[in-house]
Amino acid sequence: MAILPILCYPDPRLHTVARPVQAVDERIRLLVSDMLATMYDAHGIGLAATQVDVHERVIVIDVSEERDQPLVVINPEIVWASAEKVVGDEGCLSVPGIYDGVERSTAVHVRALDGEGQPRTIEADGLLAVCLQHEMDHLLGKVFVEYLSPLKRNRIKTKMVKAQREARA
Ligand code: K1U
Ligand code: ZN
Repeated sequence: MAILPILCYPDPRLHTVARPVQAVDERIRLLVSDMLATMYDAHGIGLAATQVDVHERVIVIDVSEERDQPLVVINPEIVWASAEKVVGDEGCLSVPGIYDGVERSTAVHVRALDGEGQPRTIEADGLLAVCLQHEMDHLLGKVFVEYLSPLKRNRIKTKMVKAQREARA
């Protein structure tokens, strides 16, 4: 198990579109195990493979209070999304320290493979529904700040670039 480096916005690699996983084999199982360790280490509730510079459709999530209910989501597709939407504050491990409101469907049904390669349908609402939509955006190369106004986004970009420059110095 390894803790993987997480790409930070505005790294252009965060805009890569991930390809489907061809087979849930040993390589993918190791990636999943490393992603779970990385997500727990960073105190996140989700992580997409894109964020660790692997451009395949793999997500891990744990929205449980006890941090003991890992969810592995491979090749996810939204098969239903509620018309009802809600604006909620989101954060992102790739945009540390930034939280802002994003409008999402309140509930989604997601068809995916689990960590064993078995097909599953996840019926999600609440934080799980929001997290699934946030992580699936990552697989499409989209970071949540892209829902914000150009003014806010540019301010965040400037702040992130400055923080990364200072961290290197
Ligand atoms: O994708 C990521 O970087 C993980 C991200 C997931 C997420 C959080 C909040 C709303 C949607 C998606 C995080 O885990 S950010 C850090 C965090 O633990 C958190 C932030 C806000 C609410 C709950 C948790
Ligand atoms: Zn994120």
